[in-house]
Amino acid sequence: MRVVYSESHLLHVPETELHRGEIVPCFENPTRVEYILQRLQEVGFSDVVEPPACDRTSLQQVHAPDYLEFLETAWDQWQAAGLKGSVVPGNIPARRMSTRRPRYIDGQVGYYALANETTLTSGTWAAALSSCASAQEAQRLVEQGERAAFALCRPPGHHAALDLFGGYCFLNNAAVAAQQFRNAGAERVAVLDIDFHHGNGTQDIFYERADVLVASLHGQPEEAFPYFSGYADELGKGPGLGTTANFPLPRGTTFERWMHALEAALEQLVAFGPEALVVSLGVDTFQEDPISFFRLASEDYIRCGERLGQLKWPTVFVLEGGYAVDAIGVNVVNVLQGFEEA
Ligand code: Q9C
Ligand code: ZN
Repeated sequence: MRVVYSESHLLHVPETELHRGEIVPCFENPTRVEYILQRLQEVGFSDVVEPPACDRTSLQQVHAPDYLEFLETAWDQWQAAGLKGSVVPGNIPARRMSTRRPRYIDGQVGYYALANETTLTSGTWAAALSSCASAQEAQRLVEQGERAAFALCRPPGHHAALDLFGGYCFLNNAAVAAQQFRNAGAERVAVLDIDFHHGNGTQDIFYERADVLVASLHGQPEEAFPYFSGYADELGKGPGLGTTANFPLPRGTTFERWMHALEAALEQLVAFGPEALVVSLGVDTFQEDPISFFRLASEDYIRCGERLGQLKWPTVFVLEGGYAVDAIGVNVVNVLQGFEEA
């Protein structure tokens, strides 16, 4: 399987995040992809290509123009306003408040945020574009006939909604890949999100569309980030009713139980009949993940990959979360190896 990777992820180096009342080093950091690259090399996935610059066409099809402009200019505006540190939201509109956009950057950052752990710094926009570019190139490889490709990208994307950033995400790489399949003529595309967290951004982007099915397995919102989406009764809206499928799972979910939910998701995917599959691949379902609560073991990722490989759909894997960095390489590559062996 070919791997698409850009070193420009190194431009996004957020230092700290607010985590359960403490300022801690960021869980989402550059070492994550370095460990994965190392493991890919160890097992012989040596075909690593660099993507061309991000194509703004598909990006503009899944994100609002004002949001993209905000991301692109936020750092400069923050600096120009004489603000210190990183761009980080203070106030996010809550129940019964106005959702009109504030005039200046200090207010606007909360308008475009869905959570407050994610910071934007000088190189974030360039890194986010390069991350998206990797997903786009992986999609192109598959469109051109490869059975599958892996976008080794960071920052991740699946929490980024039409006009919201957060959960370490800025641009929704998986949504962009799915959109590119549509642009290339695929009638129906499925996104399967197996990151521990609900793929709220991808759900939001395609919520009213019938052409893209979004299925997500995740920690139940009663007790897991992003807390305010991912319930089983979120089914889509209007023409998109029935093309959103959520499988919230409780604390301590084992691989056996997780696979049971995966089978239920796959049943819906098969019924939908997609021409291509985008997998939002997060391995924060791992038993030792520092911010999650499922109990998957490293070898389980091989079984997961095998199951996805049996589907025989052209498949783009897009990296999302996974914060147990010692094991992230083995876990991610196990999925890819299982897929190839199926
Ligand atoms: N401090 C991905 O896995 N956690 N994002 C916030 C509150 C945010 C995870 C906890 C987790 C985001 C791509
Ligand atoms: Zn996650």
